[in-house]
Amino acid sequence: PAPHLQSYKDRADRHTNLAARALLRCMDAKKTNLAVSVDVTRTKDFFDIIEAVAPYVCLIKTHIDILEDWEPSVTAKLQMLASEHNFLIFEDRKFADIGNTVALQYSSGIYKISDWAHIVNAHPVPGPSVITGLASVGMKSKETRGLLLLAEMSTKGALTTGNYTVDAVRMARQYREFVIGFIAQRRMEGVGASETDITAEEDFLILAPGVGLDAKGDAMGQQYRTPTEVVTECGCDVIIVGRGIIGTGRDIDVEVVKRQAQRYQAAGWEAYENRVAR
Ligand code: 5IU
Repeated sequence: PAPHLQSYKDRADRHTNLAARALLRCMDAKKTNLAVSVDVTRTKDFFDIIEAVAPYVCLIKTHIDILEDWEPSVTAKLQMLASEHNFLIFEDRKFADIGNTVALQYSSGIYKISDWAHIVNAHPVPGPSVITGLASVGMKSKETRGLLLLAEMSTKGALTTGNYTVDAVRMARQYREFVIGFIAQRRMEGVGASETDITAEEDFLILAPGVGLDAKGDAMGQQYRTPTEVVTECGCDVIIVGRGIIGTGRDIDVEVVKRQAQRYQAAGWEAYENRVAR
C-alpha cells in the first residue's frame, strides 16, 4: 500500500533514514502528528511554549534567528528538552544558496544548526547542489540528519506549482538517503513519476504548514486548512501549527497554549486514524 495508508509504526520500522525513523517512532509512541511552530522573539516565551506543548508534539519547529536574546545555552536547553520529552527539532531555515554557502550556513555561524536540528529544509531553486551541499554536513554528523525540500508553499500566489513541484520531487528521488520528504500541501508519490521512478520502498514524509481550526488565513497571505483536509483528504503526515496554538497576541498564555496543543493533537490524530482505517 501507499505510505499514507500504512501506520506510522510500520513506516518507522522500514525507514532507512535515522531522522525519519525517529520521527515516525515518536509519532507512534506519543500518538501525535503535531508539530508546533514556535515563532516568538523572546527566549522566555520560546521555552514557556515548548514546555507547555511538549507532551503533545512530535516535532518543534524553530526560526532560531528571530530570537532577540538568543545565546548558545538556548540551543543546548532545546536539545535537552527534546530528549527529555521525546520530540525532534526542525529548524525552518529554508536554505536556498549554492552548495558551498549552504554547507557553511548549516554548520557554522553563531547558530551551528547541524549540531542541534534533526531536520532542516531547503528550497529546490538552486538545483541538486543545494542537497549535496547540505548532505556534505548532515550525512557526516554521527546523528543522522534529514532534509525536507519545499515542494509547495501555503501562501496565496506561491510560485511553487506545476513543473517546479514536479522537478522538486524528481530531485528528491535522486538523494533518498538524505531527503526524507517535503514541505507540501498534499502527497507527492504520483507527482512527475513514471511507474519506473517509484520504488516500493520510497517513503517521503509530508509536513504541511498552513493548518488552523478557527481561522481561514491571515492578513499577509497565509491560508489555513483543517487537519481533516490536510491529513485525511490530502494524505499529509505532520501538521505544522503556529498561531492556532501560540496565539497572535504579544503575551503568551501557557494555559491556552496547552489546551490548544491538546486540541490540535486530538484533531490531527483522529484525522490520521480515519485515513489508515479507510
Ligand atoms: N510556513 C508556512 N507556509 C509554508 C512554509 C512555511 O506557513 O508554505 I514552506 C511556516 C511559516 C510559519 C509556520 O513559521 O510555518 C506557520 O505559522 P502559522 O500556523 O502561525 O501560520
